[in-house]
Amino acid sequence: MTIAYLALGSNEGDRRGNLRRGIASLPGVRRLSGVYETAPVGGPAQGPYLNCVVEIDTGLGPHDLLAECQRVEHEAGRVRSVRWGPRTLDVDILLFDDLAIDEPGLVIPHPRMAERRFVLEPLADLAPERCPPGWEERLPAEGVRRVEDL
Ligand code: GSY
Repeated sequence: MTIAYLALGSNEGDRRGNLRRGIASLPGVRRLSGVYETAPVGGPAQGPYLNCVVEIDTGLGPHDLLAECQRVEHEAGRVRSVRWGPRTLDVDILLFDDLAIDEPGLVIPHPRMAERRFVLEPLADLAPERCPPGWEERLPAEGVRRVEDL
């Protein structure tokens, strides 16, 4: 079995419900981070996100896990129209044990996680040792606040 960390984000529709239903439909969820309301990073003008991270214990390989993440996004009604645009649910693989993989469509560790406070703040709730050193001082804290847990 593999311990993996997945980042979830939603800024369209019932954001909390999207996160809840997505987590309920992911395989092997063991632990949930806190929930953070975060200012959107990149893309067109859009509303704030709710972000969290889950720890899963899975027998799937990384490609099958990616397919599961995409299934869960699809079930949440996600339509891929605008790149970096608003979405009902985004589910990204951050870490998959210590695996490093770099293929078209699948890069692990997630290539932008070290620059995203909206990912590292919830990841640090579960696995601070997996966050890059010094991230708390390096990344501005504005626009990220913890809200009520799921
Ligand atoms: O990469 C995930 C989708 N996304 C997010 C997000 O989840 N949270 C915030 N705060 N900004 C984002 N921009 C994109 S794209």
